[in-house]
Amino acid sequence: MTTKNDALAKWVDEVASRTKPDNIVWCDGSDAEFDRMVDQMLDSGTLTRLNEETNPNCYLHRSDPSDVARVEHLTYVCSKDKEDAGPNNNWMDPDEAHKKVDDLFAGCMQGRTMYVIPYCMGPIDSPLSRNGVEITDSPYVVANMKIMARIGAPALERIEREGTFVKGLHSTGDLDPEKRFIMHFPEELYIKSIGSGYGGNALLGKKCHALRIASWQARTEGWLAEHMLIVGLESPQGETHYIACAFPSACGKTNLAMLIPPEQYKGWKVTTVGDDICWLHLRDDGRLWAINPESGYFGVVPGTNEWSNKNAYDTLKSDAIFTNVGVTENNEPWWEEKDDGKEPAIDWKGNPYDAEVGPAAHPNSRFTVPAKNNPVYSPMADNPDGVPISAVVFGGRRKDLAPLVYEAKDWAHGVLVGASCASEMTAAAIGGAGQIRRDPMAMKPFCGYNFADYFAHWLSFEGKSDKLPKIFHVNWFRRDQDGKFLWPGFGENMRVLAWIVERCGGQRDARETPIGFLPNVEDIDTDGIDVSSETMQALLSVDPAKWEQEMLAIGEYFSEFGDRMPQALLAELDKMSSALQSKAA
Ligand code: SAT
Ligand code: MN
Repeated sequence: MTTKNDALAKWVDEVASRTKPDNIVWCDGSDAEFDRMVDQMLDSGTLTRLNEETNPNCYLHRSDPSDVARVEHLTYVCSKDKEDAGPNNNWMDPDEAHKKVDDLFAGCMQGRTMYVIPYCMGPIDSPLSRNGVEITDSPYVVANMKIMARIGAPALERIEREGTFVKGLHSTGDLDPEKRFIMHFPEELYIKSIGSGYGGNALLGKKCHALRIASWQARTEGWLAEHMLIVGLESPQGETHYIACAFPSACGKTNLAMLIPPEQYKGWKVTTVGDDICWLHLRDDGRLWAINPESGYFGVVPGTNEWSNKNAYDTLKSDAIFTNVGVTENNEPWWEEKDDGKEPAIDWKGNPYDAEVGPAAHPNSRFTVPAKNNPVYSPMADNPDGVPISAVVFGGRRKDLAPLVYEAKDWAHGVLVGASCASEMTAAAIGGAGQIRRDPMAMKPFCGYNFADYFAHWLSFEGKSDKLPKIFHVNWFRRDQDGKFLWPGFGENMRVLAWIVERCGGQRDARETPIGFLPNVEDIDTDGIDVSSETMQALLSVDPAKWEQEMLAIGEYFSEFGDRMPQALLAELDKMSSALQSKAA
């Protein structure tokens, strides 16, 4: 196979002459090809087969122990002008960056096969989708890309028809952390990644293309590429609302995407359109329509069990590639809090498990699995038109301050709510427990351009339609004085989502406060859960003095972006501060 697209053929030649592979394979995306990759990796020891009876068609990959996560400090946006990357990104001059990595790519595929993977982010027949081609020397990447994106012949056909694609060059190199770089050249629609095989660093369709490069493209073309899950909520009356939600890591994104409603809400149907990334386009009808550019999930394994997230648990029973989990005596995958009554025998590094040494599964161990395995997969995920979004929901982990839920007053205020998102770091993260990290729209590591311009782009939608989604903020993590969580979370979050949907349908009134609209205490249904009306009051309380402090902290954060900050957003901040002051006075 080769291609009718000259630019692609030329690029493949160029890369081959630099990297010097033994041979070149154009991926067709077939199941047979996937099986060939798997067989080859089983032979080389890159994969091992897991217990066929308990976990049919599942495999385990053990990565290099130094290569288990994204590397934000080695990830660069190499725009021509440093200011375009902004203080929210590492920046390197594009010429310097090309030179630096091209030297590392020289001869790096000797003795290896070079795979050319044409792919399409989004349904293959959707005008909202975008093309890419990843060149890699890793069969693990080929197999995982097959799960995560629409790859192969249909994607190549699309590229040949449309002529445009994002270029992604990847090599695992020698996995030396000193020679690891993830470079983005947004003006050239080019990604170069070397030295890592980990998901976000190596499956270039995901964060590199669908967020960093796509966010840049989206700004030029007038749409939004966001770090959001997309979920469908069908009411007992048969009305479906789709909502898009952005949360920093460790805030329960996968749980929300696959939420199982509690007993009292059995009449509701929850379906997953996407678990991580959302591309939003304003259409002629004035609504924002969303597609999930991916076709698979790349999720954190530990903590997933029958009770915390039965849908996720069932999703990964078959057809999953596990990376860095432990295994039991009879070769079943095992991880912390799997809670299946079994014991790990071997840890993620391949050593006999010893609790003294560390966990069986790496805390960032992952699964890759086709989205269609999800018992609540929404067929709308394949709809070329996408789904219309009724509400955008931002969230974070805040032990006090942010109430359980509030609604922004209008679009511009909602942009402020998103831009000022922050989350407490968990004890495991560098910086220590309780520290607040600003993570606007949960895009801190993923926005491919200056956040100030990004906020301005969000604001630019305001006058374009009167049917934009309502914007909300949720906080499942508020605690009492003793540090106990006030809200049960997990499936019970459905109670909050129901309020959000009812607000979208105009079926509920709300209480206006300086921070936005809050539910009346009795409007969040607590039937069947142990949440007293006092607790509900606490969950929905707004402390003006604390919020004034927060406004100062947000202002300070925004000042990092200097003159580029949109005045309209600063004006929103002033408006909110004044409202709080008059409340406190
Ligand atoms: O590797 S991903 O970026 O896709 C997931 C993560 O590390 O957050
Ligand atoms: Mn993510």
